[in-house]
Amino acid sequence: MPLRTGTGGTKYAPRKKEKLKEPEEYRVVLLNDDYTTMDFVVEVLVSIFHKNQEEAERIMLDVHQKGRGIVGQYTWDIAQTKANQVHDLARQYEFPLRCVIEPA
Ligand code: TYC
Repeated sequence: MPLRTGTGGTKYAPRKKEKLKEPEEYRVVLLNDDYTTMDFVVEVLVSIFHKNQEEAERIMLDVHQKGRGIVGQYTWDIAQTKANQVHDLARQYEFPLRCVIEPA
């Protein structure tokens, strides 16, 4: 890369290439399992992700049939907090329910 000329003719190297930014948003993806009850999953979707009953049932059935499904898209901190809340509540009720976070 050619050197740039500054004021007074000083030569200096070009500025370092801008660092690529991390994605701003992350998806919380709910995973299916054979043991968590459908009612509990719906309850999680209503209480943690603020879905209405109808939407929660639709997402739950979609995950049940397809193995996984997007629940929502958030900043990293919020996605992380929601995933922790899911895992804490599931542990409390002794269900193996899991979710993962993916860059959007
Ligand atoms: N597959 C579970 C059952 O048949 C229900 C379920 C749905 C579990 C979605 C997890 O993310 C899930 N009881």
